[in-house]
Amino acid sequence: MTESERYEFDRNGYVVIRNMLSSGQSTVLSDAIDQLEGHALEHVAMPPRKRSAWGAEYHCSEELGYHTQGSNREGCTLMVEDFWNSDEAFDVLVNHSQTMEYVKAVIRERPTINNSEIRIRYRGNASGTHGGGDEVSRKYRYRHIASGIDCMMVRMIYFVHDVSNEQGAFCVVPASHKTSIPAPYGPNPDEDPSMVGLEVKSGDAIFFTENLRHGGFTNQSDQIRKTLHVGYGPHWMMSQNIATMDEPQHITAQTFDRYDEEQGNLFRAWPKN
Ligand SMILES: O=C(O)CCC(=O)C(=O)O
Repeated sequence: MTESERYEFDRNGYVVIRNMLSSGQSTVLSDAIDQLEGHALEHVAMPPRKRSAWGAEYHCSEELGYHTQGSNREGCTLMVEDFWNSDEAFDVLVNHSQTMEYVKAVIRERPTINNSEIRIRYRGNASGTHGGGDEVSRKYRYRHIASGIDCMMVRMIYFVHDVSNEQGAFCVVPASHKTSIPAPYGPNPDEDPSMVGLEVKSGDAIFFTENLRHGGFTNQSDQIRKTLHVGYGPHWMMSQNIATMDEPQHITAQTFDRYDEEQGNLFRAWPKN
């Protein structure tokens, strides 16, 4: 993280990182997402099922180790959580050196991965606005202390294709991580006058504090918006995936076998060795 990125992250609550992924990496990840989308759509209504603490009902894939809910109907999102278990193509994002530089610059304690979602957003779908203000700041608080920025939870979003505002851009209310006043606007990001869309190209990434008010504009196009979201926090924070909220991270034995020690420790509250 450069000095100017650190300043902008503190001032705005996010930074856009251009060309984080090579075009080869974007292609491999995009193909893996397409495969997983097909599998998840076929199985999403099937058993075994789990009701999350937040209410949504998920299919738990015994074959590929992911949790999924949603649909590909107009206006809907398909969510695939714990995607790490499904395909080794995603391993490139576990202990990804550039990502870890950003994470370590803003999380004071040993960071671990606590959230992994692929969001597949079809025409007419928006992601409701959340974050910012006092409500979230208790769990995902943002602060700046003598030793620097001190975040409880941050996320990196990786883009494997271009996304314009019309194509459902990720959107933020800049600097809202600094206020404890509840937003006077509702959850529809398209109707929030303080919302700013962050248009990106394939290979770009967006790094933000979960304490920032954010969401996703309505996808008004026929391009299905597919993004990879990876959350980090201090090692004692449990899963922040919706399906497994506040439970241990859902990483299968086969996935741990594939990882080297540093990669595996990114999912362990207490590191091996
Ligand atoms: O990109 C979106 O549509 C919303 C993403 C989001 O809410 C998140 O990553 O926390």
